[in-house]
Amino acid sequence: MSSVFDFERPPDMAWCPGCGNYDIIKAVRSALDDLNISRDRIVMVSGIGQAAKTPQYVNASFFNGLHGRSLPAATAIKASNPGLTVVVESGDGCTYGEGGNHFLAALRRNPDITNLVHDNMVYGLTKGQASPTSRKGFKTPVQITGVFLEPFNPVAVAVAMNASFVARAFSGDIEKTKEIIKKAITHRGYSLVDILHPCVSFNRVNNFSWYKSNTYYLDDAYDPSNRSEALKKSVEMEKLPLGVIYTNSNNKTFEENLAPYKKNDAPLYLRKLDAGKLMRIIEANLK
Ligand SMILES: Cc1ncc(C[n+]2csc(CCOP(=O)(O)OP(=O)(O)O)c2C)c(N)n1
Ligand code: SF4
Ligand SMILES: [Mg+2]
Repeated sequence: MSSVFDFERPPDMAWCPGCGNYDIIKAVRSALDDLNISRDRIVMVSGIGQAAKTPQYVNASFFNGLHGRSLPAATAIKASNPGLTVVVESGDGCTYGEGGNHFLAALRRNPDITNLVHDNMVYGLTKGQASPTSRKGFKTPVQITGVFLEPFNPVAVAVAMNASFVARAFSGDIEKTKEIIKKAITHRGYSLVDILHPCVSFNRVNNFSWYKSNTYYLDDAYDPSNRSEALKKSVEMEKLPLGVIYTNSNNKTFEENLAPYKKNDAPLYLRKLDAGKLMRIIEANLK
């Protein structure tokens, strides 16, 4: 299926055959096609890892930053030009491990960005160490007797912090993942989509069939605006619920809370830098 976001000369994709990232990128491109967002209005942002390569394979603008540091960069990009659609793509390690503090800050700040976390429950790029979402007992060359910590539950943390939009998807269902991504992008505020996907090389436990038998879709009667129901769903660990788990449209976005935007002024990137004012602020802070 061709997409506006394909390159004329497709880049070499450095993912193993059978990796779930191929399905996620199909869902992302197709969601962007359906939403008819012009290529020059999209910025994809990532950190480091296998998942973090995704923006390089989507024909739009991208910013590839440091490991764990995609969210502050994305927050700043959106703040300086609120007219852009900003999509962050990184892995479970990058987002919840090295970038864990930024994840918590994004939940509180509520920038109007979409955060697609490719969650394979392992550090893929560095060849198979445990990540924050690895399940108890998962053995790796480092965790030789198995992980003894409880897995980090990003969905429960996000609902507990009254996040704006919280969803979980599975890469094996491209159409359903696409629909969830579309809802996340069109939602105003910070939208988290934790996308479960197999790493065929370094996680032989949580493979395609494991995800199939350990997940289920929320039905149409489920109301994601009901926070106590969402809290109950978010802590289900035996079988992981898939779909939009929680939405809260009551909070202002980070950009709306910024002083320069209170008067409907032009976006920051269009304003002239007042070097004198900047120097006065710096000097005042040096005193
Ligand atoms: C500050 C820092 N710490 C550690 C690394 C090494 N490193 C690169 S990618 C990675 C893990 C990636 O795992 P994840 O984010 O889950 O992505 P995946 O490769 O599984 O898609 C690590 C530890 C680094 N590049 N920078
Ligand atoms: S190591 Fe795992 S996550 Fe990385 S490309 Fe291969 S299958 Fe995908
Ligand atoms: Mg990972």
